[in-house]
Amino acid sequence: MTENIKWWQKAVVYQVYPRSYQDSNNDGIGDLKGIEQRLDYIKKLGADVIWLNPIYASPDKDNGYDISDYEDINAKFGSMADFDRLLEKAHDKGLKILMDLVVNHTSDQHQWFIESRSSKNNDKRDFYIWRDPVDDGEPNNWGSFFSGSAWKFDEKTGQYYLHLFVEEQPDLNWVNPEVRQSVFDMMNFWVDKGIDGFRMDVISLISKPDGLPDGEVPEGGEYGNSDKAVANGPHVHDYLKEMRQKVLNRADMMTVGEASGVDIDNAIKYANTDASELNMVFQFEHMGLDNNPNPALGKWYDQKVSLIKLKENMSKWQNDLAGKAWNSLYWDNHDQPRAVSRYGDDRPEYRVVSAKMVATLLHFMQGTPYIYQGEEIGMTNAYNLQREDFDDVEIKNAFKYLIDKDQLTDEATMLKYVHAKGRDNARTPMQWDDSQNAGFTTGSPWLKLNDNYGTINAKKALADPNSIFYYYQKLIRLRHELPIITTGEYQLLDPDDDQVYTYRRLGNREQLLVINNFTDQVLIRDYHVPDNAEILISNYDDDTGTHLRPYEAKVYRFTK
Ligand code: TEU
Ligand code: CA
Repeated sequence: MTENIKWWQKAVVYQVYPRSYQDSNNDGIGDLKGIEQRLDYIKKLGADVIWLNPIYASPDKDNGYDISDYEDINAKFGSMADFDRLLEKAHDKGLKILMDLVVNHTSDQHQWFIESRSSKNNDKRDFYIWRDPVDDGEPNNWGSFFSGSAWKFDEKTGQYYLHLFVEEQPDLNWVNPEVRQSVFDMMNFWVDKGIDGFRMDVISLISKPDGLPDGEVPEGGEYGNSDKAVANGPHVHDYLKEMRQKVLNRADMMTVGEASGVDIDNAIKYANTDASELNMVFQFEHMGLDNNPNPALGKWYDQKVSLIKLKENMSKWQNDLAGKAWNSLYWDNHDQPRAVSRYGDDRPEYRVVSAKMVATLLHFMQGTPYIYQGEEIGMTNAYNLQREDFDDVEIKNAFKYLIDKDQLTDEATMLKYVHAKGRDNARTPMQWDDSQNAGFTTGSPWLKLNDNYGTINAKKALADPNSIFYYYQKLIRLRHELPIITTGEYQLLDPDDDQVYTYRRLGNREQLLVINNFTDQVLIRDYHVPDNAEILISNYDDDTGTHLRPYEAKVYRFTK
């Protein structure tokens, strides 16, 4: 395999959420010029690729995931000229740009939908999924992923349209070849600009199950909307093969499909090594391990994941994709809480050491790692935000439906859940320094900042050689330098140890032993480390052998 390594298999991706990265004109919203100002910071970290969340024209009902014009830039972020310059500047520095591609749905303000809803006979009617009422109600029992029904009745034409997300995000009808061709043409517009790849939003949802059958309603729930019921539909692999032929093969691109509801078998189809579809997918199984035991509450919960389950799941993906498909590695993104808060320990005395441990655990695995902005300085969940501060439509709807309407839990409990799991934890502005609004803006920020920016910020991290930032920098460098991190065989040790996550990576002549104490306890573990072992990286400055300190992480390298 070593001979055949593709550039994206050795790359590390840094995700930028444009609205929260850097505001260049002080209107309170991050923008493209702001990102340009920070390219050197990303370069210093050592990442190879920047994934930009959607920057296209959008009414922003779901922060840019509702696109009204795919070939235009959201004026809040700047202009197409700003984008072209950002791309050029990034390329000059050797950074690649991965664009978000949101084609399961458009905005209801997209020209296609405006036409589609105008009459039943319109040319674009069949661009979306319209159905007659059934028994005077919704055509099936699907719910929106953001609460409520997935169907919206349109008075004018007397039919419902499907929206798996908010009602301003109507789902495109991929069965229609004209829809597919229009999407491929639009993608080619971006490929022609020289972008380096696509992150494909909910790509596992583009093909709906034949006949749109009712899904199974969980106990205490109202809708049959589980992602297993609607994801990985019958034609999704055909559509992606067509996309590969008509678009992706035109350049040496990197592709990652966001694939909620994907299992190993399907992931192997999406990210197969015969290069007929995508390079890799974001799978969600490890993200669901700390869901609420009550399925009607879904992800809303505040208990930490069980380490045994996490090990079992991550090891399954490591082992079962090996040689057949390629993993993406991530702890967080703009939809997930902060990695250190969820998997580490964000109490002041443990934040730095545990953020490094969490990073070590992921960055020695096989796959392409993704770092979400702020993760590299150990930004934490935003516990200072209250119900009135939240911007995210998922959080707002959760309060509205799960508390106000269905009374599944009380408001105080829900707030705890949101502080543990809400998407705005990741979306508060990047913390650059300890000046007003953390150096993000001098205007009024679109979302309240995390109030800990005085102590947690990039300026401080850059001034401290022991910071989380430099630890990530080293992790990235090691991945670039040591082929074993890309190609070595993964082997989990002690699956039943619920405190320490230890695994090996085996190469032809050498091996790595990756040890992560997942607790704030001092523990004794003997892995029979040979005398010739050297410490490759560690989050403590000395090695106490079998004696593991709180959240200690260390990686030994030795010849077999
Ligand atoms: O997310 C899809 C997705 O799976 C989310 O609904 C996820 O389950 C949820 O955010 C976790 O709570 C993608 C984008 O990443 C997200 O930002 C968009 O809101 C969504 O698609 C719709 O485009
Ligand atoms: Ca701005």
